Amino acid sequence: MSMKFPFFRTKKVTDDSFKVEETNIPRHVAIIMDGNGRWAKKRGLPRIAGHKEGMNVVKEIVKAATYYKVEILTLYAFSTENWKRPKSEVEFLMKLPKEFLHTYLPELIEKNVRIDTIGEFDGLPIHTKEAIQNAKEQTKDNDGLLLNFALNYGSRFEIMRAIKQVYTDIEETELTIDQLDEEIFSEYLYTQGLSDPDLLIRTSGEQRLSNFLLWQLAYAEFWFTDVLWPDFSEEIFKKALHDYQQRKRRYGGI
Ligand code: V0D
Repeated sequence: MSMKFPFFRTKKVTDDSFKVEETNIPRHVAIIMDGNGRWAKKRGLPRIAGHKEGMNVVKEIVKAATYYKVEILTLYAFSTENWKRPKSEVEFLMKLPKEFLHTYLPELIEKNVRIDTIGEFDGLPIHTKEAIQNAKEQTKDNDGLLLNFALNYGSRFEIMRAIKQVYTDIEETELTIDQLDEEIFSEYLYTQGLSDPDLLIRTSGEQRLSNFLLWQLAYAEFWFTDVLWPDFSEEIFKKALHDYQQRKRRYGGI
């Protein structure tokens, strides 16, 4: 006789195993916000509808990161490869920073968030640059969460650019090739002055780096989920932090 209605459950219904400790919060979290187009397609909507929904999720995760006292949140918003997308999609994406800031900047200022970017900022459209530049200036003295958007960003380009600048500085300044080490080289990357990410999150089931922070992610913990970015939430972010806290980091040692 089969047990169609078991009288007890083998698993607890309430689950306190997602608890996030206040100590051992990753200082720097980096996120590849993937799956916006797929989310829209699944609903019979245009890709841009997914990007817009994804924008609102950014705000939710900023709120959660602030709550957990994450110091730096680096979000991969637009890669150097993304220029290959249809012109209309690129144009829509380039309006999102202004829309995001129009909606959320007052609240971000109130929450003591500082906004900055990494990537080739000058290559962005003027209207996009102006909106972001204004936000950078208004938040430059804030010392809460650093909300760092990777825009027109590609990691190999970043490394090549650093190498060329190092070469120039060896020719034109006191810097010598013998002095050059990992610490000095790091200062030539867009992320100068920032600690390396402790945790990389990628949504949407893909498990690759896609030219994101190749140097900086050398010792990061990687956390992947099949959830598409527009479906990502504070609760799933919490699970990622919890899982991070269960890991033992070794940095190549024992
Ligand atoms: C689309 C999912 C916020 C990923 C999130 C220009 C793809 C929503 C910004 C933003 C994008 C950038 C700078 C800034 C304030 C907000 C953003 C882009 C795409 C690419 F200062 N969301 N967002 N930028 N998406």
